[in-house]
Amino acid sequence: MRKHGRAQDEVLAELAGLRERDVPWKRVLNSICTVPHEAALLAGQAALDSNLGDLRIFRGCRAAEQKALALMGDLLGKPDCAGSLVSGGTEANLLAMYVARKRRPDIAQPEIVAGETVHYSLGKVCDLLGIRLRTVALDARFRMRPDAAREAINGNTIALIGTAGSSEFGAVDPIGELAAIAQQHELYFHVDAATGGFIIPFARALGHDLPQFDFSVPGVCSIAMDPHKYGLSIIPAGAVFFRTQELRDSIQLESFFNATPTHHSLIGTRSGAAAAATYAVLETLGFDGYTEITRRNYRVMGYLVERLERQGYRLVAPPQLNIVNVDLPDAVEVMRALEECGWIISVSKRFRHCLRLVVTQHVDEAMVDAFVERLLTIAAPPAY
Ligand code: 0PR
Repeated sequence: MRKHGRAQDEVLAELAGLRERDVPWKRVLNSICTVPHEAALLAGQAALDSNLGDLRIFRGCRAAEQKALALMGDLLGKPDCAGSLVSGGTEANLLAMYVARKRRPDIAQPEIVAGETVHYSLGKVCDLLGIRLRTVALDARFRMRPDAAREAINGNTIALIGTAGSSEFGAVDPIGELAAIAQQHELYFHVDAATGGFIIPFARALGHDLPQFDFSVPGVCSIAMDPHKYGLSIIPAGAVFFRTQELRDSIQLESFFNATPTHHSLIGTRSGAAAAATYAVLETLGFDGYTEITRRNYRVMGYLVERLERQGYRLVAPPQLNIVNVDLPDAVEVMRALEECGWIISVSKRFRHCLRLVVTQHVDEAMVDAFVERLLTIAAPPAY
């Protein structure tokens, strides 16, 4: 650290210069996170000095957090479920598996069963909790196969996980069938809806054929859904919901001091900014606002698909949510070439022929046109 500080203006100017190195959103097609809603940005800025690790001081922020949780619990079909705002999908999945682990102290070598496209955060979670992750085969649309799930369950299985919107494909596992299997085997069933949680309820209202994933499905024990993804809140805003208070209380931890709160999440000292921001955007948009945004995202995605197919490109599967994968044999090379031209897209390390494009709030038709023009100069459609 320097002995004498620098002028504040100079430091801020330096930082503004550094931020100019960030890729502008109009060239970003790989990110599930996007420009937050204005209400979220304003509310978040106003609460940056808060600490939800001390509820005796930040009573108002706590109230905002409770209100945000109640709105999301309502969206998930169970206003009395027990939720926590957390730092994101990773922490939400960790807490759910922590609960699942606590339920079965009798199993010495616990295992969980999930589809091959389960998010890599579950790899971290299993490592931390000493759980073995068993992944099972997918169908042609990259969804977990219930028959394969059934086969993978054994006496050490403590939980089954379904993904409602995989990171790579936006694929939605057959949640109802998986929940029924979990019930038959008396297993904990967690739904990772970090990505799909703020799409599926609205897409279903618009008539899209997507499975229900919420607490109306018998057997669903917990759900992860991220306001900082399609919820348009600020980062870090994740959420985890348990069907009952009892499940959530199984991971309750006491703090040192009298009259201070018990903790239900991993992080102690944490900003109330994300809670305020999440409440602000949920209230400002309401169900209809999110539905309009979802309608728009599907429209832009449809335009992208149409433009790509008209040029002769082929998709690896029809998209379920707002993630499109183009089938290209040398997708990794194409990704590198696009990045040299300023465009950020992604290619899965496991599915190397899939050029992945995410449509969210900052993507519009003009951006799609510019992207497709650029792609054509880099990789002509192959002879499929
Ligand atoms: N579960 C699912 C289904 C996810 O898609 C993600 C993140 C997580 C869990 C973990 O969430 P956190 O990252 O909030 O802990 N999915 C994105 C991904 O890994 C995250 C992301 C977002 C990556 C924006 C890059 C980016 O620019 O692809």
